[in-house]
Amino acid sequence: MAESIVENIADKVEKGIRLSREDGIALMESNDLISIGRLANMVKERKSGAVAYFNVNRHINLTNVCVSRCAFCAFSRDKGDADAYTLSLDDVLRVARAARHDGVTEFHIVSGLHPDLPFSYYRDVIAALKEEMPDVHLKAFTAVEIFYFSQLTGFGVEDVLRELQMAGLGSLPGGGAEILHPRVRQRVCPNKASSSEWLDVMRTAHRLGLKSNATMLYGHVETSSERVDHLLALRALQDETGGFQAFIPLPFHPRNTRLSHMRRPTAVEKLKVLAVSRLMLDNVPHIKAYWVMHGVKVAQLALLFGADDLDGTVAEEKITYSAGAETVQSLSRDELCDLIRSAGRVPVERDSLYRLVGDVRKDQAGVRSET
Ligand code: V47
Repeated sequence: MAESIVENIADKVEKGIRLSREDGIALMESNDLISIGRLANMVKERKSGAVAYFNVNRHINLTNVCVSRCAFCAFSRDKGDADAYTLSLDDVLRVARAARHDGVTEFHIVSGLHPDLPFSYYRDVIAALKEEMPDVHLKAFTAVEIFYFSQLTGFGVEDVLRELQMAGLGSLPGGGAEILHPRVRQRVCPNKASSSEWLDVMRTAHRLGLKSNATMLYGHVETSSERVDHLLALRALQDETGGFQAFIPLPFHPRNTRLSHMRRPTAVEKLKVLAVSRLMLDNVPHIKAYWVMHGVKVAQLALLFGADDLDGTVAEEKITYSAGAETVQSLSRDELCDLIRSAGRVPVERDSLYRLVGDVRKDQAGVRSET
């Protein structure tokens, strides 16, 4: 980054002035990771002090059968493939009951776009989990899935969301956003919700009182300016609704995908995208370094480059592992706390809405819930 640009952007960040599209592109294209990280860390500490959040969650992927077959996805299968699967309601309850013993506070449920499963299947999964475990938060169905349910049923997005909300849906995960840009979507995911459809689902969800997250899957065919436009689209919607809780950059894992010739983002790229996200998304409270995709070591470093959340214990996530992730399948509460402490941060277990969980332990004393 040329000296004058560093100084200009640093000056804006110090004064709390919103960064422009040009600033974002200059940051994305800069190699001055340390300066960018220092600025992002300043913003992070303004927002959440020394705290780093985690939660105790369990991922459940209901089916890998998907009509969308995105170029970056190693998880999806066609119906009839030997390794295609769909969980029954009993299977889901069995997995959920097992996780209960670990003090789980959230189920993160995302799946393929199955050609035949009726909408009632998804509603019944939510209703059954809620009935048996009313205190566990259900963060389920990406905006892409919600849009698909609307096409499947012929009901509007609002009606689909209301019905799931009545069954016990607590919030929406941030997946399916990929890069919110028509050129990129046409190349990597032409068979699912468009950028504006993804944003419209989120707008509707927020209006109904459902919080959500937002992701960005980067490191494939997108340019720096397309990344920045993605962040700006989220920032604009957040100005309107305030419904995004966390932003989660997702570095591309190419193995077993149709883009397997591409290389994975390096550690420097991962930290830079995290830091630039923190700087551009001035109105989003939390930046998550999802350790499954970043790897544990980079996720820990990310706590010094603008991230304030490591996500959760996770357990048996299938999407990243299908695409060649090499991290462990799960981290314990103690392991997460250890990683956070040794980065000089204060570990705080949160629920899905960023409220403190359980007894306020010594570590958490003095920390208040933000939302
Ligand atoms: O929607 C798919 C992406 C997402 C690959 O909201 C890939 O709290 C990298 O959204 N390489 C699923 N990424 C993960 C996700 C998520 C994770 C953690 C927390 C939250 C949250 C959301 O992963 C998909 C897609 O965008 N993805 N394939 C791949 N090969």
